Amino acid sequence: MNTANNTPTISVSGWKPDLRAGWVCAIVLAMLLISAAVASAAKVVVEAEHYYTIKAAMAKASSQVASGSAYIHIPLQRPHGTTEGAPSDTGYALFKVKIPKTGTYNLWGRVHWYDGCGNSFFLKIDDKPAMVFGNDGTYQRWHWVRGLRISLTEGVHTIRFQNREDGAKLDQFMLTTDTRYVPVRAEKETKQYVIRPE
Ligand SMILES: [Ca+2]
Repeated sequence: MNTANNTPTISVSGWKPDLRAGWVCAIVLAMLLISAAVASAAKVVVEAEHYYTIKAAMAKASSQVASGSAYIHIPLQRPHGTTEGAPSDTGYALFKVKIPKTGTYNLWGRVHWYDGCGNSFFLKIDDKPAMVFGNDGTYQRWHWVRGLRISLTEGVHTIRFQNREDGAKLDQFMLTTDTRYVPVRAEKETKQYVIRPE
């Protein structure tokens, strides 16, 4: 036993600890973990025209610039509402979606708003209280808006977009567990998660 040297050393011949190699390993491991997390993120994309049921005044409409060439909307009224009063009717579109895994999801909507009095829906998930979706200040063009962040269990859930203001359009909506993901263009629909009537 060597008692002259109490400094712990590694006795494998020819091997010396290399701090740089350690950092490289740590960075590679971190990248692998991040990519695994992204790969396992759940994403559900639904075309708004693929509702389960719809009630007027919510209506389906066609547009060559909408994904799937269709969207749903609360048609503009004449005169257009200029106050944030009560909606003129209880029109809505109800969706049934299969959530692939339990988790916390960001809900996004690809929307087109007429103006500041035509820029929102009510959003109701399952039997939770309805919340306002939208109310941002981008008008007259399709864009993505982030809504609520919600915990959902694996299985079927109902999502309802309801009339709040006339002139509000919805092309797609998306639920994703990837909190850093920001959609830019229209997304490819995940048909396997969208339940349609027989
Ligand atoms: Ca669409």
